[in-house]
Amino acid sequence: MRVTVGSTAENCEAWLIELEVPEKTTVASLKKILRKPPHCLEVSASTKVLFRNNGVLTTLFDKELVHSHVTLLNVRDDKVFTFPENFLWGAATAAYQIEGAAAKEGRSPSIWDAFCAVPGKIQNGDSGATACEHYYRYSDDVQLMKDLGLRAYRFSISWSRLLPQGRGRLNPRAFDFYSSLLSELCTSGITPIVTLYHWDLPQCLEEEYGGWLSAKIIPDFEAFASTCFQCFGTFVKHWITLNEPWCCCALGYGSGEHAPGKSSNAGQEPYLAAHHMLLAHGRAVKCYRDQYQAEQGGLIGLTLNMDWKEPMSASEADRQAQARALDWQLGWFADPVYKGDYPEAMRARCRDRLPSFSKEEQALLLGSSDFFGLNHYSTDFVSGEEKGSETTENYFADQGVKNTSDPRWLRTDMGWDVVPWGFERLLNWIQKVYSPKGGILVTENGCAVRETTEQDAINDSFRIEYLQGYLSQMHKAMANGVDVKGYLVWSFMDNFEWAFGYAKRFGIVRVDFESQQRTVKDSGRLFRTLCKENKLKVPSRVLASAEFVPFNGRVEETTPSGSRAGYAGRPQMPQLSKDDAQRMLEDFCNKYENEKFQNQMVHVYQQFMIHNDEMRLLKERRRLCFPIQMEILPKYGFEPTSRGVSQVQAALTAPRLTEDPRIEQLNHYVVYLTGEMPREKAAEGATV
Ligand code: GBH
Repeated sequence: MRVTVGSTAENCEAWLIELEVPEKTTVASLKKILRKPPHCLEVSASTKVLFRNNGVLTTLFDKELVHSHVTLLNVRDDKVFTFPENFLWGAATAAYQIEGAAAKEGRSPSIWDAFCAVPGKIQNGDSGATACEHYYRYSDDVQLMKDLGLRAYRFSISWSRLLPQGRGRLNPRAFDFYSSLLSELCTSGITPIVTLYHWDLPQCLEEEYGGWLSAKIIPDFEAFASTCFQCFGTFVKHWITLNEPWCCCALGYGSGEHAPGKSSNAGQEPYLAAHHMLLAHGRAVKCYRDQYQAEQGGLIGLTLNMDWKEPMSASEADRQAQARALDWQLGWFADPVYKGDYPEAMRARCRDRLPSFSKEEQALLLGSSDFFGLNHYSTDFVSGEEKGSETTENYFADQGVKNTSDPRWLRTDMGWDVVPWGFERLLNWIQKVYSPKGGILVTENGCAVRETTEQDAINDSFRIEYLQGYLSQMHKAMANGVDVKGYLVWSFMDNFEWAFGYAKRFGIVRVDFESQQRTVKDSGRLFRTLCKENKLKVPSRVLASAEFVPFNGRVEETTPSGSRAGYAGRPQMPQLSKDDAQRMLEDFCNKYENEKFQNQMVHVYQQFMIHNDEMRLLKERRRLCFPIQMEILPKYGFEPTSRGVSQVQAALTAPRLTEDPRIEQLNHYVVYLTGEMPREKAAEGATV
């Protein structure tokens, strides 16, 4: 068969060739032929093969047959970013999320084992009991890291595995496990970055004296840290004392979403736990510096999590709200370490509820981090929200901040908004306000993507574009003088995602939790290239959508009472009664089953079949679904934002509700309503 191939003039030099190809040549094999001599054309995976059908240009998929006339559209608008020579590229995990063998090999329970056992706390009643079985499969996992060419790997040590009584006797099998893991990493040329505490306090210490609420934890943590330095310090040159103390305190003692699941004294306990965490960090650092650093020559620091907070407007009130939001999340921990005390605004608002440091303690903390470990995921617009008189004192309400998402933002499967420019602003902020000596090490960034089919999960274009957006903005910050030393993606592999169990997948490697098989995702391949070439290619479309755009939400200001604003001012995740859940599902069904809505959805999916543009699909889907969510969510006490949607999803799958047959019946709607999917008939209609 004779095929005429033309090119589109705007995107590449114009050419027109005719060639003879076998009957029934697919688009994929045509591309191959064109790439080879004598044509040698620059045809890539992103090259679109267009065919004019009744005057309309449509894209042919790789597996389709070519027609006698096709046009090649070469999308060659990638921008290439080059990173510093010795940049630390890697991936991160945490003990309880991957190890499994929770009740085995001499490990005693941690507060997360206990929390998982409380019905209703974890989605689907999951726990980290088996997780990724990394404890048994670490050797293969390291091999996989090596295949990906990772330069660094961040993991954490399970305290209750190493010291099953919280202190004292060392578990020799734990010593063997971490030693073998470390030596395999080192012989594979992978730099280990080791977190001492990633949320898994030994349950025995929780029971003995209330864990982080007691000052008794401080010497115990120091002793645990010292044991780790002594056992593993010859291998480890990067130590992190604590991972995200904010989460432990705000979610563990404020909202109760995380272990130990407390919320009854949310005006005091988060501040008390934080105080002890800071002091424990300070003591561990001092111990390392006094007894080990000279000989072992490593660095030790703290990892904090921060979502960027952008003032909604230029008004003074909104700028002050931004300052408070930054103080309450980041300054709470970073100020004592970089400036010697808590932020003034916290002292002014919390007074005695915020503990004080003695002069010696201030000196202990000041300068106690050799680098700034940063975990970053998302961004909010913020505005001032004064406390209503009815609110009891709690950590969230203390801030007086209202968080709002821009309805145009894409969001991840966690319901967190994708806002790459927020990363750049946050990096600039940290550089300006703290000028951390030793620079910034991004110890986590990444996103959860919902898995529909295994193939989808592996072709994770959503994650690739998330990473491209965030990394290009990080590059921009670096070009403007922010000292970023490395970047570790969260996570190396799909794992136990805390309150969400195995339902949320963050990995650049897929894990089949039945067979424990690992499969590298496309994002894993992106990492392989990054590690190998130090270069990142980003399509200009992704670059453009990573840039700042001012708030343009059509969020009605008349938010009904009962609606809540994100973590701020939200002491508890909203709960749904059975009747409310039923009513809410019915409300959603009424909206979604509307014929006009269904037709619009079908159209969106048809467009997706034609253009294969996932971002556009998500945006369009969101555009259609957002007004419905805005109307229904506040009626039931959920905020009308992406975060609200993910809370609804969690609330509707609570065991308390799924036990009820009436709710069970309606539950199959949950996925499509909160996931903004069309009903089956729409999906069928979409297959052209
Ligand atoms: C990290 O914490 C943990 O260190 C890690 O173990 C975990 O698996 C990973 O993240 C993924 O969850 O509601 O839009 O305002 C993340 C800390 C704090 C980041 C809350 C997102 C809320 C975003 N998170 N923040 S939003």
